[in-house]
Amino acid sequence: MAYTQNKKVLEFVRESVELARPDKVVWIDGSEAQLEGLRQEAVKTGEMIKLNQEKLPGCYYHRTAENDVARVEDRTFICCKNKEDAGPINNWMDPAEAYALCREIARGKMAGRTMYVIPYSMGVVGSPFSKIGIEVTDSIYVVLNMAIMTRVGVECYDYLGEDGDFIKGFHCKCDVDPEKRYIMHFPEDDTIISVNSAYGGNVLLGKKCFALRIASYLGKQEGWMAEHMLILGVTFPDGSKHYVAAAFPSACGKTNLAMLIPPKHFLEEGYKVECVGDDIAWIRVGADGRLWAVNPENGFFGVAPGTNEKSNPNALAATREGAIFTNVAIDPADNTVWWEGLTKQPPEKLIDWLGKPWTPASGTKAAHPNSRFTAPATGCPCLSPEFNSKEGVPLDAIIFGGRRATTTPLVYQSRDWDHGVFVGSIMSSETTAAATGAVGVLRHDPMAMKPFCGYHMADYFAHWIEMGKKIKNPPKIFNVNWFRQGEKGEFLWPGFGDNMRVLEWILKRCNGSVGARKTAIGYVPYAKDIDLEGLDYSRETLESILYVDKKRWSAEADEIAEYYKQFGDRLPAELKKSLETLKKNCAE
Ligand code: GTP
Ligand code: SPV
Ligand code: MN
Repeated sequence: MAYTQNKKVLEFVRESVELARPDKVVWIDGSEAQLEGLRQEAVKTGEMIKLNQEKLPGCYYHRTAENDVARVEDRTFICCKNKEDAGPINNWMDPAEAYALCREIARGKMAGRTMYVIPYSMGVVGSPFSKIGIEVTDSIYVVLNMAIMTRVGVECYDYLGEDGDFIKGFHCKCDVDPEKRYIMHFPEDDTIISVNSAYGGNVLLGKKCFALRIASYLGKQEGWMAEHMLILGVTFPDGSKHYVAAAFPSACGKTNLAMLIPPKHFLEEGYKVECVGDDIAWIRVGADGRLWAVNPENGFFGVAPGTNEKSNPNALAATREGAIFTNVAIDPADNTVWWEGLTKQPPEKLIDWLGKPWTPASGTKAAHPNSRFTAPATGCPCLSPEFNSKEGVPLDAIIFGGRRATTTPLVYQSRDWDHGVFVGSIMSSETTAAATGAVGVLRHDPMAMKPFCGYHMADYFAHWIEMGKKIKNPPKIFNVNWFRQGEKGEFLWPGFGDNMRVLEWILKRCNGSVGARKTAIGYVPYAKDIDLEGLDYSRETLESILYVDKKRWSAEADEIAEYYKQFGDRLPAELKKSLETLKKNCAE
């Protein structure tokens, strides 16, 4: 049953059927009964494993193909008419060519399979911030993940009415052939096509494909922003609430910061941190001239390794009910899950992410480094009461950050909005397992959007500059680096919950209650102003990671100049000016 008379939906589904030739079409209605039927079917076919229902009620397990465990950036394309509009950072393909290629690949590939039609909303259904998508897929795993990560249900059709517009998403696993894997975006047609993958970021089309690549393009047209940012709220002892959004590249700490538990004495004083979102923020200018952010998602697709009772108890709690685990290890003793870092001692015997017997002597990782949990947001103990707010939350601060062993200090503040845009644009970070390719390679990742910006990166910078002009009361912009390393490669900052100490400084800068040192790159804390109570940590180490090394920054500036060259005339003058200032400051 189609549940809708919307002609565009019916036409999209008809075209998809004609192309992929499924045996059957199932219209997803979002009901628990239908989802439960699909879970049972997936268990029957072996697509999912039902975990220990006493210890992990409603939880399931899934393995992807060995060649299909992360986003494929080299096979992700922006297909707009003019190549120049995709910019120098994105892969581009001519739309006609891309459609033809995908049609060729997907033709008849759902034969013998069912096609599921998923109506979903990014954001609360009915909020003026929200947008509707329809994803067709041949994967039950995708349906069940989308039902956690987005708001799936027939109410999306009610909202669309007879001729409302939506983002079309076509997904077909095909043969999970890495040579024919393509993640295609057609921003000018509101369309996404994903073939030959079944891994999260490539196939949960509401997430990176829609809520970042397509949405960033829409934001540019419509005057708002789609960002790779967590959103968190801090309640002060006086009861006032302050919201922060932070952009870190994939697997660089968004989920962890979004759900942090402050050190004991902060809690005793009455500080509280609540999570609004852990990956994506849609941001608009409110009537009050401030920036307001919503989290368009409904769940967390989080990195499993490293998540434990100490590092992130809130995320762990969220995975204890109704979650799907992908590519972690299974503990056959009690049919539960394990990953590196969950416990200090691994169990004696596991089934690894490849389905093979594993012991601590195996010398391999039991869980894939990019293994993930998909968990309903409502299971997160520190979920903000504003999570379902239609208007979102007003931002006091925006934070950028990356994984930098050297150079970038623990925290610094930009001089103003335009300089803050510069700070975001010069982000570099070491690569992680979230995307295929080498890990630990330093690369530019402006605003953590390198893999997710749906148009020309320099135009995106210009959009940030333009937005600044529309915001009467802009948030202050900061940069953090939790990942400074010592000579032996050890992390020099404890991170995780202790990042609250840096957050506190940031929020004090926002309300003007703490001073700062003006340096070549912006405002840096005086070491005395970072609260170290309850922490066995030396002021000297803190000084060392707050130090701004002008020699290194001068080399960094030269490197940024090289990086900027590819943007040519499209690079906003404001950024060139900030770069000149940086060079001048370093030479002084
Ligand atoms: P995506 O979901 O890929 O966008 O990742 P994310 O940005 O949400 O990263 P996440 O919070 O899942 O953290 C990824 C990895 O970074 C995990 O292995 C964490 O253990 C580690 N990590 C997170 N925060 C910190 C920190 O403050 N310090 C250190 N040293 N590691 C951290
Ligand atoms: C990321 O890689 O930034 C993620 C996971 O959040 S994925 O959905 O695969 O993109
Ligand atoms: Mn992410």
